[in-house]
Amino acid sequence: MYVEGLGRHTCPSFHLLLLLISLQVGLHSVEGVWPLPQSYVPSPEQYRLNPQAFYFGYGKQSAAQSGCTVLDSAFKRYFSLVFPDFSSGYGALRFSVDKPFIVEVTVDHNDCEGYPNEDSSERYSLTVSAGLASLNADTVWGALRGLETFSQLVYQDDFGSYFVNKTDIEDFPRFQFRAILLDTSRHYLPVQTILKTLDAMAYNKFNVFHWHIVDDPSFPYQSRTFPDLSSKGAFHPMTHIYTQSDVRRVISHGRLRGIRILPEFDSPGHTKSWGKGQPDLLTPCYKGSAPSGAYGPVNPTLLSTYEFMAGLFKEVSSVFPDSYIHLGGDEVDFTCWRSNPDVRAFMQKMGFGADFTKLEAFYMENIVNITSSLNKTSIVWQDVFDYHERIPKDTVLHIWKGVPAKYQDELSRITKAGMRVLLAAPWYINHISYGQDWRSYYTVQPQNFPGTEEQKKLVIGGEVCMWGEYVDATNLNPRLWPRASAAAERLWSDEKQTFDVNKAFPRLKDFRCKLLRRGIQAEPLFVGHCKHEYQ
Ligand code: CP6
Repeated sequence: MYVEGLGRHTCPSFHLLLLLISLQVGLHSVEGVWPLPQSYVPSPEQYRLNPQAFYFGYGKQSAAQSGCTVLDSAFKRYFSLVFPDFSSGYGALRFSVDKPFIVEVTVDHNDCEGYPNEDSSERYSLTVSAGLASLNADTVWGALRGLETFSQLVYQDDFGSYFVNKTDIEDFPRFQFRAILLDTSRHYLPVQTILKTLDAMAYNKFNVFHWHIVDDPSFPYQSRTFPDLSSKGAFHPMTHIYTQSDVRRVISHGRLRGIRILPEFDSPGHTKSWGKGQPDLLTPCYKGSAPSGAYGPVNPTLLSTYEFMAGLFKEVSSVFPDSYIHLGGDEVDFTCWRSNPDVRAFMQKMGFGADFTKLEAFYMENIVNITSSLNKTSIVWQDVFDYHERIPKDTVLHIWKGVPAKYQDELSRITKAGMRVLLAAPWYINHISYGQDWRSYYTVQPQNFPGTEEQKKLVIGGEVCMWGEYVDATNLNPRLWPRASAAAERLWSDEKQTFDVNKAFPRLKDFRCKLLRRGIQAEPLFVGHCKHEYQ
């Protein structure tokens, strides 16, 4: 217990008052870790932290040592996050007569220069005691999660002093895949906005950024191989694009936070913008016996289509280091294909009859084969499962239908076929309503569907989708946070310890204030205030 100054006062009730106040403060910090660790044993014993005498360091046994880019840069970031009022940075010279407090990080594997992947362990253990916090992890990615937790344990009293309590934490994620989708085609999002979202994702222990980078309205990805795609298909060829260097910044910013970047190049539907820079890619729609001038989905009947796609995905798979690529495959409208006599002739030749799902399956099979040959695993929207029998067994199906309640049937049906699934349907964060809709995001039970234990294990995680029709940089952050935080806890924490939405409420309120303090414009949950309001 921190008792400095107590000796000057002799009145016992004053002692009691101080004790109660510090217990209050102590309890406050107990509310403060979001998402909730798997095992969390706090204590009222409190240590005062002096930023002048506070250090992050590598344990002697650690496989990573000074020079490890991921942890060296995390130490700098977390110093400022732990001590938001302290003006000097982590590298600055600091002098103090106080005993030092050291956060000592030990990792078993030196994966400092690599990228996080689906098998990366994010497990860590954190023991805070007098003068020392020991953070142990298998990987640097786990150490990052532990640093985030440590930063949330530190709190300030009314005079601005910093404290942390004696604490024991063992922690690991419930699901390996915890994603946020941003849609940069309906509206362009500046690179800074994306980087800030990655920061906030790390605060919430999200680990995958699903970049729905292109779609019907615009094609902002500047391709090396096909520069016309963005010069003709972006909202603006210079100001509303992601250059190769922008993309590298996003990937690097994500890596340093243990976040994978999963690019989606959605086809054959949702591709109107692609047609502007790539002639003959889209299917010409017909009115009677003549082309109407309109274009439909990608033309699956031409060899040139597959040559183009092979070129594009070859580039994409070298630009994005993750071993997964999202291929889309959703919401294909058959009207245009049906209207086109060449498409109909191709159907006859291939023996597809009048079943356009066969044509769609033929197309997706070719695309999946392209990405497989590039050693990438595919993620596709669930539509592909419905019409495709010969999908590779390692493909992940992304559940987006069955809003709001019937996604359980979809989970049941698709895992029964032995396919891995990723759940998005209950977390359309772009949909807003009056009141506390975060409660419904919090109470989602991703594994509560009819099926065997084996089937439940095929749920690899979940995703919060921010579809962009009504969202750009002006309203992204308040719409995303803290509502996405509700899903973050569902995906990280133990379901049995976090089933009670009313218990979550004060914790989430507190976490929302932390997000504000860190410069994230997170909207309020309900009536109230934060000590540090958004400026
Ligand atoms: N854009 C793309 C979208 C949606 C999908 N694909 C979508 C439509 C309706 C709902 C949710 C998502 N906006 N390219 C489907 C995956 Cl409710």
